[in-house]
Amino acid sequence: MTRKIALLAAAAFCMAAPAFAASHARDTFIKEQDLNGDGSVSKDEFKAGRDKQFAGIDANHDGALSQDEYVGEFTARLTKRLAALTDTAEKKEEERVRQLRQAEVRFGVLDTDKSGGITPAEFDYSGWRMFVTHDTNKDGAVSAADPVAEDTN
Ligand SMILES: [Ca+2]
Ligand SMILES: [Ca+2]
Ligand SMILES: [Ca+2]
Repeated sequence: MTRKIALLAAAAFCMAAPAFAASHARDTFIKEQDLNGDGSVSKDEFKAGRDKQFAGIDANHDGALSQDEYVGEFTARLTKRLAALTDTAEKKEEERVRQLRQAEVRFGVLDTDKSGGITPAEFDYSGWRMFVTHDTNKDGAVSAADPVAEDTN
């Protein structure tokens, strides 16, 4: 019963609350993709990281990411990330439900030809779009030097 209430609360939360601040999104991106730890994500670094990530998600090695593989890998990372937060258990659960729903939606978006699997080309396409979004000063690397448009109001 409490679980049902939590889900309903999460649905309401989902509509009312904005996602993390945009600078948080950029900093998370850098944290996850900066392989050599210099605080900046180069294109080569990003490509290497994404290739590795794809291979890591493709659990059955068939060259495509199924929804189970994609959401499963995301869930594992999400669980770790939430465990590190100091929020209440209830808040974490809300965030978990919200993010999992987003991951499912994202899978549908990434699978552009709706084949039920994300190909390397589809994965790359979404990756570079994300890279370009964060590289706001267009110097070919994502770093703290890239102004976050949404933060300036
Ligand atoms: Ca780097
Ligand atoms: Ca697969
Ligand atoms: Ca940049």
